Amino acid sequence: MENQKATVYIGMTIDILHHGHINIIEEARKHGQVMIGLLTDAAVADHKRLPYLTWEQRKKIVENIAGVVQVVPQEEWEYGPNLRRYKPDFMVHGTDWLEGPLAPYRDSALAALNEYGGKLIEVPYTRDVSSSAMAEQLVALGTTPDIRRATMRRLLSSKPLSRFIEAHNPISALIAEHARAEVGGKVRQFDGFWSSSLTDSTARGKPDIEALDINSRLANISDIFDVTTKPLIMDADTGGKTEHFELHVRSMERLGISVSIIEDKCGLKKNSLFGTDVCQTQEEIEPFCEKIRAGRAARVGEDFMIIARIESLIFDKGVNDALRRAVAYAAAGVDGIMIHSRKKAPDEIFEFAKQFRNSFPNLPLVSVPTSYNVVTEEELEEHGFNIVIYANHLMRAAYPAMQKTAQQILRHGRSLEVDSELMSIKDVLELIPGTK
Ligand code: SPV
Ligand code: MG
Repeated sequence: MENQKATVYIGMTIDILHHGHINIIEEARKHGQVMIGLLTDAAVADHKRLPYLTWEQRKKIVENIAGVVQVVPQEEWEYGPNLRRYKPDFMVHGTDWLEGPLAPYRDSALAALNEYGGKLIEVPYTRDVSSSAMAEQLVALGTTPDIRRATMRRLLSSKPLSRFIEAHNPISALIAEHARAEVGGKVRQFDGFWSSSLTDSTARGKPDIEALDINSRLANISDIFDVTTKPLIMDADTGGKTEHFELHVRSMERLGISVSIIEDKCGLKKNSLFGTDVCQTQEEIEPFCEKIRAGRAARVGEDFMIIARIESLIFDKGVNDALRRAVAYAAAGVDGIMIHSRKKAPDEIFEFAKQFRNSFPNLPLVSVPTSYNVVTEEELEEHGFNIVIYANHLMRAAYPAMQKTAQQILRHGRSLEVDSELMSIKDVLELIPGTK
């Protein structure tokens, strides 16, 4: 007999709804009125990839499932806070948390239930369905420009620090899309891609001086988008002439790029890591603000972001100059600030971040720790950074291996000696879905 008075709590993410979810809900219905604690983006983001659907979209699905009486947000991966808040008579969970990385969450949920006399009901885990297999299917399903573009704002509102890595072609992007490492029971992944002017130019054998035209950059990104689903931040160099930038904003936005970062330089741009060793010029504040305003006005929707990259530290002009510029760029309406540095230690960007955060508690802040690579993500997060970009590392990993291989083949007059260091043909064939 259904006990209509009792409340039964289930914590769920429900991205792709499957029969495993329904099995649990059906079991819960036998014990009373079902309340779903629907995990928010922020609750999920710390442990795995953001759900494909937004919280509101998932809520719409869940509240229409027979037997579900109420849907409430579960803001943490832990069940305890909601159990203490709603004090349901029962909580239902699959047996998949009896051992392994989820076991500590069972212990803390039980502790919360015991405080007020709630009961735990465990239902056998549905074996023929796996959320991680589903996640792979999501990748196969692909995405749309609108969904991909909007993911950046979702990341910013659900993660303190998002992690981006350079991708200069589709294969490097595939590696970045799928790379994962389990650390402390959580799965770490890259949140998206950086389209670097340096590595894009290098991949085409050209210098990093804005020599690649926008169509060539966008064609490369379009190829990357053909085989991936994660969001992309584009290094748009100086943005070019303001009138051109307005047009390029439209093209970037339409393709599904989430962010365009433009740097405050003018004239012939050189790579920032050269610093003052080469002749390059920092743009005046007002014309750069005008470019920001024009770019913002050119956008069709709110999701596409323009972030200003401040080069004062590259030009050895000091933190105060950088801060003065940050204030002006923020007033021009920019969606975030990237502070660049070529120092070995992160001290100057920490100093900048400290003062910046006093005036701008919420404006996204971006770090590119190429030269100050001693810094950890944890430290960046502590200092108020929201995005970390590993700007050139996949390219720098790949090409020394090619140089070495070419040299070894020349030296030995055959390829046998270098073969053991190469990816096997079998692995090459298995790398790309659909090759067989
Ligand atoms: C890039 O990756 O192209 C950048 C970052 O702009 S840096 O090379 O450090 O200038
Ligand atoms: Mg660049």
